Amino acid sequence: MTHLNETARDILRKNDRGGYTVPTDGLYPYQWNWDSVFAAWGFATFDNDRAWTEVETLFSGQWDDGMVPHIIFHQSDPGYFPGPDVWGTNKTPQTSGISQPPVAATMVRKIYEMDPEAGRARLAALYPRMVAWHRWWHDVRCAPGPACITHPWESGRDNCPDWDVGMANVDGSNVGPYQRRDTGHVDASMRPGKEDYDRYIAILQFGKACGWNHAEIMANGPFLMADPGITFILLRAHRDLIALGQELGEDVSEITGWADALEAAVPSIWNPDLGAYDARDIRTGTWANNLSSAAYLFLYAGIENPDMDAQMQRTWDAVTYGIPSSDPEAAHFDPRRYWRGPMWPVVNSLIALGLKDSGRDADEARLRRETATLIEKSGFYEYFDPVDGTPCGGSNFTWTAAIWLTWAGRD
Ligand code: 9WN
Repeated sequence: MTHLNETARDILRKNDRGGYTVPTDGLYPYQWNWDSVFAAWGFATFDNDRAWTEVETLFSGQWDDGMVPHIIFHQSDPGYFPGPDVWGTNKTPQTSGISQPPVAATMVRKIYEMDPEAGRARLAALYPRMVAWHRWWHDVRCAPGPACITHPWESGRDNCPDWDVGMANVDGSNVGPYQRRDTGHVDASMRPGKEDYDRYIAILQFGKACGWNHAEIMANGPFLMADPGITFILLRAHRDLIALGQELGEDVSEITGWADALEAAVPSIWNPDLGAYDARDIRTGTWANNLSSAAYLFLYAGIENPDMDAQMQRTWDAVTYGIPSSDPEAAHFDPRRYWRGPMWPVVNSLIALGLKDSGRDADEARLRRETATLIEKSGFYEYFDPVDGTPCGGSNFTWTAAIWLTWAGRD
């Protein structure tokens, strides 16, 4: 696999725009939040200094209230919609107005542990910024208990069926004309549909109209759903941040309080009828009734649940390659449409961390093998059809290259 290691490193280098890495050339020309910390994890396997720089550049876009936005627009690029003017957040550097899954503390811990001596000063500088972001998650987005999202893009799993019940209440009929750019880069059948985009823009316009006032968005925004993905990712990240704080000799009691509160909220995302962790519309109480791969991050968050073990085996065995983003036995399963069924190597890498940490070594090895097979056969694509392995979305993708170097390509 030596040549694939070299290709993966090359992808990271070529997607490097000087201090930050784009997810892929063309389709995504800016710095995305969670993509960036995966890139950093990948860089850490051959350039620890560059790994730290990636995260530092991401945090250069942090807002005064602690939020780290989901996109930092370091330069303008007409190839992506919606760009900085559409968001209108009036920040320097320009950013979007929502966040994304907080994997940073978890990946920073990994990067630090790969070379503690080189990273100590940089960790000490970054630590208060990470604490401020976690405080924002706790105070703002976890006010209802579990971690909530105010826009499907905030989940990182944009058009997953998890969000259908919430999106059904968003009026996208008055957003005015706009020109999508994504379908100029990849096949429209692999992307969210027009109705989805109208609603994405309607939610964005609400945020812009209220000056990105988080309290107003949480209270009256058109979309508010509990996200099992961010709930589990944040819970794990709180614990990793505690470990980093202890390493620095910091008082971590505040973070411990956030972690305890979030763990106590986990039962509130258990849908007894589905027999699984599930997304839920906070405004109406309606369950999504969808088994998504985000629910399988329970082990990553350190939670044991035999019912979830069984669900995971069922959905995994129903396809050929990896764990699909949405239940392959559900009517809405769509194996090539973005988050409505495809297998995303990046999410599988997080599920694998949970499998490994909980001692499920054989399952972790199986997931790694299936993911590696897809990449070996077709290259470093954004996502794949989990049934026949067709590569989908963008190619030469940063986070797929990163998880190859850190996980899938390792024996
Ligand atoms: C919107 C960059 C991002 C990922 C998300 C993925 C996709 C953006 C889009 O691309 O979302 O944020 O325009 O489709 O869903 O997880 O961070 O790779």
